Amino acid sequence: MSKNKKIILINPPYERIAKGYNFVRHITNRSPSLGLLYLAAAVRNHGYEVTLIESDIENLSVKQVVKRLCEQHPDFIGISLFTVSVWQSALIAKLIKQALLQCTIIVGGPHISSMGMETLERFKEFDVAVIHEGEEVLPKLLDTLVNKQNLGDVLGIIYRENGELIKTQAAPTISDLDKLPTPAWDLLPNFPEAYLPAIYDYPQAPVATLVASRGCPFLCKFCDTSTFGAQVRAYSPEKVYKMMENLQTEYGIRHIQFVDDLFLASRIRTLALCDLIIKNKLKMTWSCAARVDTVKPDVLARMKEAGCWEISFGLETGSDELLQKMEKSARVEISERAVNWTAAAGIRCKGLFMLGYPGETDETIAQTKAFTKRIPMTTMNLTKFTPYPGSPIYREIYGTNICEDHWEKMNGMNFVWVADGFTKESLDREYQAILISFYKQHRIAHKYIAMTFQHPAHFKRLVHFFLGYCKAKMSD
Ligand code: B12
Ligand code: SF4
Repeated sequence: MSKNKKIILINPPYERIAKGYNFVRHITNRSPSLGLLYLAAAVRNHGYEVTLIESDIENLSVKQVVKRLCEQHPDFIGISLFTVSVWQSALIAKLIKQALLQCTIIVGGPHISSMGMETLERFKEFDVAVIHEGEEVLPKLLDTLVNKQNLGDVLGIIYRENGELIKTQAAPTISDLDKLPTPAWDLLPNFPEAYLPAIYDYPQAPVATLVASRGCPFLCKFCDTSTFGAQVRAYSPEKVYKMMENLQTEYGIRHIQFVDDLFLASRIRTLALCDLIIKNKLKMTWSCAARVDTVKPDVLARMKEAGCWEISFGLETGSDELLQKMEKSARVEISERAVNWTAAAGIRCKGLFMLGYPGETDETIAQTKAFTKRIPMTTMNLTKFTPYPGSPIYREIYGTNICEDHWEKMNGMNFVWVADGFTKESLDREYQAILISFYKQHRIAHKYIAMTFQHPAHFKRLVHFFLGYCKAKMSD
């Protein structure tokens, strides 16, 4: 039943592209916020009118987002916060308050799950925060606000009362994922055309993201798992299969990117999903992320048969000593074995690495370089170590203080913290050197050239990128 109330959910702009480098957009990742799609479906089922704004994908600045909000006069605004987007989101909220738009500004997302109190203390423009999963809490919160009831009765939020911040008890974790609403793909502006992973990260388009599970029981020290916590909960294989099939029939999706932390957490579930795909001859490709200690040749063979195209592994480094410091509970030997098995099964392997973790030395960098070249990995993704709030290492490095001035730079592409024995500049040089040493290998260059010509979509993106680059150079 319609409640005649409107909510606009925003994936805010965030710093990721340096000024003058807008052409880079042609080749970078353009994934939607799956979280907002779940929330949109949940509040719509509850009778609210919902609109979504995907700022980065629609190429909207803070001012343009605010203009749109002022034109549409929502009753509620919901913003999804990553650490990197907090400041820009606070600016949106501030401008909305200055424009005297009568609406409640609600924030949620990974940054709020770990830093809710600190963030609301600092940014008075945010009215209410929802901690952890939002599908059950947000509709209840909206109803409570509409009916002017007591916010203290809503679990899992932080709100303001007489200038004080009040945190209610945590809401229960959602245990049965099958009962979640289907993400509201129909509300996404220009879906599926406008949404693509980074260039070369998919074999065919259109592409959609999905999760088959939530939660991770491991405690790798650099990782922020505060949103979904340690308890792994999963969709039934039947439900995952249905979601894939629906995306294919309704939107023509041809490739799925699973973005859960531990897609392979359960061997039984993975095999059951593969069986369903094979039995029903679902012609789709897909990729996922896995821990190196969860893959085995027989499962990989079945995954390949079921259309698995690429697996991303958090390999992090080529040094056992650093892996230990990260509390990664994996060893280089196990990483190597997993990559070899994956390649042998005919599945592409993407290695996720990190540079500059506390304890990094010239020697560990040399070990990483050598490691990346001896394993049959196709893509290497290297991030600059960033102590995200919510990760165990954050508190260790910063003590109990928050260094919120760093938040805006926390996108994995800036060294906001520098390991002993290095400077920011020397780490930046190492960063370039590791990537170059990997990508200049003949076998890698050859793979990418072949892919450019085999898949017209990548070729087209590359052409747009170069045209944009030339235009930017000419106007320098
Ligand atoms: C897919 C993904 C991406 C995609 C899509 C991003 C997006 N906007 O969703 C891409 C590739 C673009 C991306 C980019 C980045 N990502 Co990313 N990403 C993920 C990943 C693997 C899955 C996200 C997901 O879809 N989860 C499933 C959905 C259902 O959950 P959700 O989005 O969190 O939403 C739920 C709750 O958070 C809450 N909620 C969310 N928003 C809101 C808003 C309101 C109003 C309310 C009430 C509730 C609420 O309710 C939702 C439903 O329950 C997570 C890891 C993880 N386990 O979540 C990392 C993760 C979120 N990413 C992370 C990071 C650091 C980044 C980058 C900064 C750099 C990087 N390393 O790539 C950029 C910045 C992007 C940005 N928009 O600011 C960190 C965030 C840490 C932090 N404190 O900021 C995570 C947690 C990884 C990690 N473990 O460290 N990412
Ligand atoms: S890096 Fe992966 S395995 Fe480690 S805590 Fe994060 S999600 Fe879990």
